[in-house]
Amino acid sequence: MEVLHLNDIIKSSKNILITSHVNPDGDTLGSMCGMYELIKTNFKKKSDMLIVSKLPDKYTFIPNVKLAKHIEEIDKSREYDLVINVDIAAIDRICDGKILFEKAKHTVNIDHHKTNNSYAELNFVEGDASSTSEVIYAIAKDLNWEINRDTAVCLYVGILTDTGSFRFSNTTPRAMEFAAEMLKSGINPQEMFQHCYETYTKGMALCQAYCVDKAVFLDDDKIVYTTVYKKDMEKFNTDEEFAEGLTERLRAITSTCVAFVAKEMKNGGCKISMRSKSIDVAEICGIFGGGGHKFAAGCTMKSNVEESVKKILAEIRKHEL
Ligand SMILES: [Mn+2]
Repeated sequence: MEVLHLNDIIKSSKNILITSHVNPDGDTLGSMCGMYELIKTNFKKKSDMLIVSKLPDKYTFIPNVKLAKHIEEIDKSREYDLVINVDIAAIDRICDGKILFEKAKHTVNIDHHKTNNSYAELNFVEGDASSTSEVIYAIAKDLNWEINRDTAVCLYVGILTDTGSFRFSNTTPRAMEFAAEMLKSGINPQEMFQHCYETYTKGMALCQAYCVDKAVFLDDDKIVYTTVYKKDMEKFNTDEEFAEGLTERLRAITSTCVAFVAKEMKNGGCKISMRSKSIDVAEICGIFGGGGHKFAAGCTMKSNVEESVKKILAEIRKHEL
């Protein structure tokens, strides 16, 4: 059994690295810290954790997340016995962490993205799972690992955030069963919700309202998109964190079939975040080197915001809405 193999590899590894993806979300951070705690509790081993971009302020409450090292703080010539990637659909999502992954004696890939091509030595890829945190919880249960409160907090955050508070189509019975078990172990759902969602500053809320206000509605309002420029964030004195939930807000409009947000990047390129109620947006983002899930996906484009919007619209319009 694959889980027993995982158990053996962890047991035999002296130094372990757990990696999270670029622009970390609640699931990759919850999965990373959950795995850290599981290994600490069940094997009495402290792993290294890797972060490759800024840790969002609101996730600093996740147990042990502050122990994670930024990529600059890790010796890239280091050969780990084991590197565990969590929520990493494709290897370039860990940026320079790739160097450490490629050098490692053993590699494990735990994920729930359908586009994940099982690139590691040992792969736990469950495309129907709500979150990587759900996959990790299932592994821990299968192996009868002890799941303490800190682990439960971490993995609850992953399930909560990746299901959009148990609202998205990936809210499986198993995800809710696991969450229910976590609540029984003493997790406070309101506290978790406040940490993950009630964290907007005034500037963030106003910037989001501004971006909704300038949204463009096309094709009988079935397509809606908005743009985010550096100057917008400067005007409202906020960083990119304000945009979380923005694409979902546009999808929430009754007429919407597809919604996307086109965000200007520092290097002049554009980051696209797409949500859909019908067509497969992972496929569209895949055309531009991105990916994700059927109804929630993203990609990064080299072209500027205006050009990127044109390209995305052309792809959307190849589908019947
Ligand atoms: Mn995820």
